[in-house]
Amino acid sequence: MRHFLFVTSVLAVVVSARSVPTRNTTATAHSSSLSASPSTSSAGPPQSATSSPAVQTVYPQPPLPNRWAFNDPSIYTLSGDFEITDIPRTREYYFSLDAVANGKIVAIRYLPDLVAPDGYARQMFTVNGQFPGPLIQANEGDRVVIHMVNNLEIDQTIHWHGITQNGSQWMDGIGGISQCPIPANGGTFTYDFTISNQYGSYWYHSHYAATLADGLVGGIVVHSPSDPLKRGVDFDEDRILYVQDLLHDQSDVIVAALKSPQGYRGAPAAPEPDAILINGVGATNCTAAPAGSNCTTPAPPEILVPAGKRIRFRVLNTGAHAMLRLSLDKHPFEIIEADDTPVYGSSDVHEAPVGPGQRYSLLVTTDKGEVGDTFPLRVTAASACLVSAFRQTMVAHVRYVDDNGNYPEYGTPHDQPWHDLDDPLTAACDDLTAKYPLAPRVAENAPTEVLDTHVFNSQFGQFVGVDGVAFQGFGFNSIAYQNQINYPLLAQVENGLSPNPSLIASVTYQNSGGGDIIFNNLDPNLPHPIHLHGRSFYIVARGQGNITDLHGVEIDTNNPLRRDTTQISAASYMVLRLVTDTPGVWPIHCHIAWHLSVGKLGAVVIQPDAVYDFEQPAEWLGLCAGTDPQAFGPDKRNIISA
Ligand SMILES: [Cu+2]
Repeated sequence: MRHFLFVTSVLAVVVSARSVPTRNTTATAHSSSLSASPSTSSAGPPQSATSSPAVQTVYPQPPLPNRWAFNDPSIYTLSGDFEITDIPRTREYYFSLDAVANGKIVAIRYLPDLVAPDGYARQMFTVNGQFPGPLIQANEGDRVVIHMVNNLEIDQTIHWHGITQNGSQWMDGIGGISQCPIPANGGTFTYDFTISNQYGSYWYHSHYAATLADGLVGGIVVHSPSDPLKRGVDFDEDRILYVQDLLHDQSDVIVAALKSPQGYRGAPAAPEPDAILINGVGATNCTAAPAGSNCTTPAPPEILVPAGKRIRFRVLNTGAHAMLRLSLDKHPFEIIEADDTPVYGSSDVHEAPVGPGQRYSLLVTTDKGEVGDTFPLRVTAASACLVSAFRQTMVAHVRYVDDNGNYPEYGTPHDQPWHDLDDPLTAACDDLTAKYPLAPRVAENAPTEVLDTHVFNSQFGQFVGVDGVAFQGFGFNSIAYQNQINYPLLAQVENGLSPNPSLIASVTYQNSGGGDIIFNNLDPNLPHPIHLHGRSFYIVARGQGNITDLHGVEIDTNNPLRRDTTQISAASYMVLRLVTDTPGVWPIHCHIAWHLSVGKLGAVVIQPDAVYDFEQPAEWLGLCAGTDPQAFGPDKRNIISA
């Protein structure tokens, strides 16, 4: 309970009604100058902050192992009390980024007693001491203000995955593209943006180096009266289900090894996960851990759900690498949302593959047993997609409870996996939609005319870094991205420059209208989850092989699925049709952190003429002040050894 009080005092939510969401534009300076003085804003909550948590806990989960970072169950359960309205408000959050070991916030590494999501002790990076981080909830039209203090010993940025940031690209949170990093050891920054013309399931994560793999992840849910999926009509309970892989090493150790001639664990390829986590808890095999390891496998997590209800699980794959295959014994899934798009889809899905960065809302009806009964939720690594011969499944127990959250001491454990689950060692690594087509509930046709068509060819290969050192990585159009960390691409374009073609592959859409990205995955064996910032895309065509234009390609503009992250199969192409109405310099990249870290990112420049007119706040400019614009990053962590 002490922890709970501690966290709620940090995670104070201030909600103030306003008739119109307005940006604070009083402290702006034109971005052609990057020499504004550093920020002096405070990261502490104001005295007027309330002490109520962001959401109420309806069905609390059992306590997690006490060697764990504090894990507030309110991050999984959305209260029915949240007022869904079109009257915009400002919602303020206070995020403290910290390294956590043994429940204590620490600032140095290599403590003797560490936290252990899957039983194996390691240090995690957290938001407000929590992993996964606090849930952000807002209504469409709200202004969201996140006051960030970075207490880590490594610089940071946080990205709001799926939020379009139309007119506020500088709040997108990508170090070296949309901002300079928030300095380590106490640096502060205020993310401030208005969520417009969108609603659904999103998430946030570090977009600095690969440190999302160290724990800096959390959920975002945007409600709206316009959302066709309504609580009480389409579902009764609203839950977040975090799934992800985990490695036991810190991400910077892994990336450094991947870039070395020896590779990581003896190979240049992205590593297999050490564990799969469900709501932040995994189960590593401690008998296989190295001698002397600090390892105790936690009890499997339980997820309490009321019996006789329709439960909406908003599945977020917050992992660094593995596509995960979800199934719940005896319970078919109905797919009702893909990323943030409400959809009609099959109601008899036995296994749902979810790629990193993707979201699906899975509807489950809890009428397959009695109060107290348990059913295994199986989350299996899609081994074939990892080019791995290992089987890894994490199980959580979904337990039926009554409407008050109670259940008898003994219930029946139902342990009966679906008979038709694919073998993860051989199952195709296709997007879920390859097997289960999904149709948006709010119909929208893609543009039938496009102003520009650009091609990204993506391929594994050998590259040479700006330091002259060769490495194995991934290129877009034969260019592996290298990050001018203190001179964001956005600022470069504002200053009239084009992205340097020796550092990043980029394409430009000058005007607002329809635009196509032909994305060719030339890797013969590797699928990739591809994410575009700034705008959902319509998937108007896909197929095997690769294409250079749309000649002979069948294009479907009739209410195609629109989303922001899609799995592209090996040796395949997709045609992503855009509406180029969000000015900015937007990354398109692989959401496998280990691929992104070795170059798999390109830039989509939209309406550069409008970008010239951007005006960032002084605090944004201050992040770049005094830094070396010629430096390449991300910076290495200032490791303090034991
Ligand atoms: Cu990839």
